[in-house]
Amino acid sequence: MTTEAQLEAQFADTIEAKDRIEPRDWMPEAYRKTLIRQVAQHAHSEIIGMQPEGNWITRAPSLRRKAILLAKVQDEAGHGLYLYSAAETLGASRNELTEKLIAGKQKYSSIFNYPTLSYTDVGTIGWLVDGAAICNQVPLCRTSFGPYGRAMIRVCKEESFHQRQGYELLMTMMRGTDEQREMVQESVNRFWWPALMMFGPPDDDSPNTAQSMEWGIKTHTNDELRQKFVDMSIPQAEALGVTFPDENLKWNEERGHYDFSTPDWDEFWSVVKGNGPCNDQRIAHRKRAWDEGAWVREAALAFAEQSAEAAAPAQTGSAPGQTGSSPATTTEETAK
Ligand code: BYC
Repeated sequence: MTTEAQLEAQFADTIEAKDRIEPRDWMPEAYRKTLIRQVAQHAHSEIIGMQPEGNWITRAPSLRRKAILLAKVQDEAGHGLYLYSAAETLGASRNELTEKLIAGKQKYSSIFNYPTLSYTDVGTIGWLVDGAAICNQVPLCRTSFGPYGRAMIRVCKEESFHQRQGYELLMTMMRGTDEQREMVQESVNRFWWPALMMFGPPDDDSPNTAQSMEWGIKTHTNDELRQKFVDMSIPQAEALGVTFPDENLKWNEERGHYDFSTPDWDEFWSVVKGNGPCNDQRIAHRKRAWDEGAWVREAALAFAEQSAEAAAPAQTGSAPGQTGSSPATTTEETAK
């Protein structure tokens, strides 16, 4: 018989060898709990993240831009679903997690509590927000929990497409009028600091990093990834012809990195605690969509139950398709 100590040793060996932990494997309860916390927050971010850009679908400046934006927002829904599925393998259902989000018991990324004031913000979100997301998520492709890492591989492919889409939109505007160039700069000024905050608090104020690194859930610290993002964004801004709102941005020869100012961490914590410009609006919208979609979930469940019954002839004594009423008919009846 395998003892608890042997299971713990097997788990430690798997982490040490940088192999994957799979849902069927034994894992410490604290590992499961922290993964559910992170994966759920990540899933919620993808779903809530549909709102700021979704706000511009009806007002996109051309049919082509509208089609691109629709597809991008739809991709985010898909990312949310892969992630809820990954959380489900840990024993946390999508219903339960969504209820917690709506009740304010789980978080989502601070970035989505800022408004999108002009269509230009669609480009800036693609470039900077999806850019920051890629920087954070590429290392997560090698995270220790199998379903999370595999979801990340697919998500990252789509995110890099999103980032190029945003950059191309801004490039087009920069080739336009002075007014359009000013709109791009104004939008970049508003999103730069919130994008840096996406990486989480500084390492010395990040309670979860040390343990998550030990477990191979995170492979880089918040500050390491923030620095990487700053270093990669500056040449992109130069090519675009915009600046970032930080007079201390300077190449540091000795460190081999750009120096930058400290983000306003009071603002970050205030947004995380629910006091950002759009927190109430985002949750109210999510709650409305969840409540209004209840009948769809009920109907889908009833349909699945009816289909399962119809496909189980041994229990009913009749062959498939001979249950008297089609699943579609009974679903309609149940939905009433
Ligand atoms: N916002 O100990 P720490 C997207 C919380 S969506 C809010 O460093 P950890 C996209 C943190 O949860 C991309 N809260 O935590 C979608 C913790 O509180 P709890 C979303 C934050 O987990 C649509 C406390 O602060 N990406 O790309 O080690 C359109 C202390 O933090 C934030 C992910 O979710 C924040 N920014 O590290 C476009 C990536 N930062 O939970 C784009 C996956 C920290 O103890 N997640 N907190 O109550 C991660 O990599 C990590 O969870 C974090 C935080 C780096 C975010």
